[in-house]
Amino acid sequence: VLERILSENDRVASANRDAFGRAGVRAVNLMSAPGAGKTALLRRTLEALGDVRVGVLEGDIETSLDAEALEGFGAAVSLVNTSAGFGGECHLDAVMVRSGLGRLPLAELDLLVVENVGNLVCPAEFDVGEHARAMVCSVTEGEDKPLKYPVMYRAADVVVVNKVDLLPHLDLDRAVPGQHRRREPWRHRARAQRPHRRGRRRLGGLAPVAPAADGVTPAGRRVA
Ligand SMILES: Nc1nc2c(ncn2[C@@H]2O[C@H](COP(=O)(O)OP(=O)(O)OP(=O)(O)O)[C@@H](O)[C@H]2O)c(=O)[nH]1
Ligand SMILES: [Mg+2]
Repeated sequence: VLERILSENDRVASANRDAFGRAGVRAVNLMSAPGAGKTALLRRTLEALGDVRVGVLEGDIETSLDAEALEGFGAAVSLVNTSAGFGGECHLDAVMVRSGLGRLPLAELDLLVVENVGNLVCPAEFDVGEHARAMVCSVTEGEDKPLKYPVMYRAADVVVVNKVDLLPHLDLDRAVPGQHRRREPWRHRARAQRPHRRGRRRLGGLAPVAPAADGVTPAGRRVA
């Protein structure tokens, strides 16, 4: 059943990716634990991006709070509440993203950012048609999170470490994530990137990935 769900998701994700390609839009799936700072990062990024035409597909279980927080930053925003017709899901899947795309002027955008539902587990398992995956890791979450939630960390092309201003107030051992990185197979990503494509059973079959070449993200996605 899981494989059927994932394969249907992949079919729609592929259609989403085709739609992005036709419109000339690059899509980023932005993920993190609840409250790590996705919306705050988006606000700062939108300020910094200047002329880049950005659309945001905002995913939340309930409320339009984040969509409202992005008003006035020049981005077209489409809200998808997963409680409305999607059973209150804890992640966005490709069908949900597709449902929100019609409210965005895709052909007029350069970049689409999908702010996923705050959750360190499920969002990593669903391809939504993105070209790259970014995650926000707040230092307040503790240094053990890459070990406890490995699928998300392995799936990310880029990890933004946030709330570093709070480090003086935290008992966080900054050396520990580095040790984990050496000890844990963070570089063994290639087969683990897309559990949503190949099914969870394949997660055991990790294989080393070559160092990033020009234009190729650590997770193997080509980014213009
Ligand atoms: N001190 C500090 N607070 C931050 C930083 N970034 C975000 N915050 C605060 O953290 C809280 C959560 O930030 P959001 O941007 O809403 O986090 P989010 O990941 O979008 O949250 P969800 O969408 O609910 O999952 C807010 O009160 C932000 O102001 C930071 O760098 N430092
Ligand atoms: Mg948010």
